[in-house]
Amino acid sequence: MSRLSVMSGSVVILAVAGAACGQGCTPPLLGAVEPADTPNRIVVEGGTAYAAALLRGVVAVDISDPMAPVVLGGFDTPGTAVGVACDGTTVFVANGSEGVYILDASDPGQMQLLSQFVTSAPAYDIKVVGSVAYVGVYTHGLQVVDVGDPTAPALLGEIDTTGVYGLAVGEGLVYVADGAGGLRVIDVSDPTDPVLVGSLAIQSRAWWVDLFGDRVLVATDQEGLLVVDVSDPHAPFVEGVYQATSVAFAVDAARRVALVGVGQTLEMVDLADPAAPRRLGLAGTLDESLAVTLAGDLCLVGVGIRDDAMQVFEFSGCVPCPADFDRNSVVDTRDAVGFLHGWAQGEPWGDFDADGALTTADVIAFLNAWSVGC
Ligand SMILES: [Ca+2]
Ligand SMILES: [Ca+2]
Repeated sequence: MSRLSVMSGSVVILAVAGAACGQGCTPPLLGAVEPADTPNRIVVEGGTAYAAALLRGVVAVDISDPMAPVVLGGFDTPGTAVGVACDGTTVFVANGSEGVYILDASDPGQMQLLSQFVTSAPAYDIKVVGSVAYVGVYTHGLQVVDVGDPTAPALLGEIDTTGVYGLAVGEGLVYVADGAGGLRVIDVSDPTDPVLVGSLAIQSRAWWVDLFGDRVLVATDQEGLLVVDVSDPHAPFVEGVYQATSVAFAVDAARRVALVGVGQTLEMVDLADPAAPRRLGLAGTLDESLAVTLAGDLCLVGVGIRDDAMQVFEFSGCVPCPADFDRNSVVDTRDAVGFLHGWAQGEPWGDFDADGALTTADVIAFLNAWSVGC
């Protein structure tokens, strides 16, 4: 079933916080809001969530009080808003056959059109890094667009692939969930000349992709959620599989967990052993999960088919005790060795204090937690 066949829905926010609660933990639902159509994708900037809400365009939701999210306003784009990105006060909408709309969201309740960019085929997903937007253009592939001046976007380069549904941006590389084309790895170090450098064929379809250190996770139709090693971008390979059919998930790389929308449940998955992902817990959602986004301790879920909503959960309480690095329920020297090895390798979970930098402060923070135990 195509994501686009779902024409109604809602966004749900889920957050997990606190100490370990082991197997079967249920991330609590904090609040929900109805943005009038299905939140197909969600991004968060500060205390504001922006939902690509299909026929309603993009909708801004104040989540500063996650117990009581409030719709601030929307911008009703022509066509169907399927993807959204945000950079500061600028919002980028992948708007299906209407291309990309760029909006000024200085006042999220009164978004203003800055410009639009015509794409060569329907725009399904968009990510923005610095002054460059990466646009997943369904049947055409990837378009790289200069958005340094958001009033005058300009095409830099493009590459044709099978059928883009989602994309994730790493260091000089874009990972594409390419539908029947599986996973594509595209070198964008020269944005005027994107080059396909690696592929992973799958039997069904790839719907969504997200980064996890030097791995990516790929949601597929029939083969589950794949943990793919992309340390050699020319030769990606499947390292682990979580058996779930999903079109929406998000990864907290620092805490080594993924939140996965599986039908009408939100499943929390432990990635501590990437070769053997396992379920930590789950929560029910109002309807089918179409969008999953993490923001701090919160998880926002866009749901819809019959009922549209954005639900807000808290997930941090279901993250296992961080001192038990290998998550075997015993805190010992192997945990310290495991953490220090990852920190030295520059792994995302080495940022123990979650300040965005790998420093000796992270080692001190980990050893303090380790000495306390679980
Ligand atoms: Ca342990
Ligand atoms: Ca740090």
